Amino acid sequence: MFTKVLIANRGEIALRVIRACREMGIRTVAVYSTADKDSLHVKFADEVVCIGPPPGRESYLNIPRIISAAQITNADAIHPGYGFLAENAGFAEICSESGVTFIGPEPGAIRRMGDKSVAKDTMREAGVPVVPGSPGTVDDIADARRIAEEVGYPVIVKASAGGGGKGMRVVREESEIERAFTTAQTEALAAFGDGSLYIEKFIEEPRHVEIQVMSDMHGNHTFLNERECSIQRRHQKLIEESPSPVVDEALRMKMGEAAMAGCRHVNYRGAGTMEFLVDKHRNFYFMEMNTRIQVEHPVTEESLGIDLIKEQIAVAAGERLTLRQGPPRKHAIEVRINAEDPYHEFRPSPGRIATLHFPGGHGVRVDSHIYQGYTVPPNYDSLLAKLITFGETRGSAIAKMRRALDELVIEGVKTTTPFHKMMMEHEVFLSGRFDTQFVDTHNWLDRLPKE
Ligand code: MV4
Repeated sequence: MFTKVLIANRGEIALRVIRACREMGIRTVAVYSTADKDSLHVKFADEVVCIGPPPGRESYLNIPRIISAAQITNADAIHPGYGFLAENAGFAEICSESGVTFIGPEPGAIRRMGDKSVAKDTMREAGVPVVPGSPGTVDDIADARRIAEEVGYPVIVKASAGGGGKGMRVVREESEIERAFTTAQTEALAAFGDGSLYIEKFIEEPRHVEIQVMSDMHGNHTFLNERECSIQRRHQKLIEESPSPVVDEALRMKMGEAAMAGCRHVNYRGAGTMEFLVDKHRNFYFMEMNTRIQVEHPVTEESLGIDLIKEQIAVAAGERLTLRQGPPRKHAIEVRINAEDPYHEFRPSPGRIATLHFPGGHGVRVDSHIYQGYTVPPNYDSLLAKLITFGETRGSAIAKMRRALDELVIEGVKTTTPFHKMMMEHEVFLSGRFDTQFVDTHNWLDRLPKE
């Protein structure tokens, strides 16, 4: 096992990894930017290294500085968390060239899954259901026109280098295809430096359901059920749960088998997530694979009573998988408490946390790096805390979430708490019958508690 792990991240996920390492008897190194000098991840690590000023490219994205920090402190592995360098194949490569284990998949797997069009073709080869559309990329407008005609309108044009909705255009009829192709290409080139596009049949009002997978380096693969992530705003997830209200045991096994076939095909190792779209008829289609641990991993942990971070570290050290697929034991829900104002289009609200009280009690978990008196810097994402509740049924998890949200006190910055209080009473959320369009198309603003 590793003796010392450097965490190349910040915020709650850095703390989450430090906690897992502590329990495993592994020493920890935190790296931090000057904006994070008072952060909890810096206080809780065994050793700390300041790696630069606040901008990402001068600190958490700066590969030479992070590798140097690992070498100076004699760390034998680096945990990248999520975001920043977590899905940077070049970084994974440099880690291994520097004699440091990257806690994640091999660079080749990261690279193949990073190109969404290549990932889709790879999964199709593995026998995983994918959305009908162009094999490979679409080279020009004539090609786009032909493929769109073949799959039938509506179609969606996507950036190969994309993900998270950038460089994406829905096309309802032939007259719109030329413009959509051109604007998506320009947007993709500007955002990713890669203008390649692919085309798919547009699935109306889909749900976003993802499968957690885990593989070791001995060819063993497992899946740890699904997470329902359809409650999103502009491609930012707000609420996640496991199990999904629409996935029964038969569908779970079908999606899980498909996900594992995909992992086997690319000889995957480590933790990963296969994202699927699920349509009204409960057909499922592979969309993307994330080759990292995700923000919402705690709902899987609390539904199954497992520790994904410890398993991720153990398999990176060469140990065999210990986790096994099994039916959900509990229903778990996570809400993201962000420093954003839901009354004003979720605009960021950094600042000093004047008062803080976290909920506790039976069936409640809080993953957070904030404390009373802490100042939320304006430089990074706005996630303050993940509030997770879990119970025997979806209803009891929701009852616990309402109770936990009522106990939560955060003063000094605006948060997404009122949005979550509203959602926990919303008949559409309670029914479990919602899709990825719900938050963006419903007028829920009037239902927020009075400011
Ligand atoms: C789709 C789709 C419908 N049909 N693909 C959005 C982000 C990117 N990861 C893929 N996305 C979508 N792809 C086809 N063929 C609808 C979406 C989509 C979506 C997907 C997951 C979660 C939220 C979403 C919100 C809007 C659109």
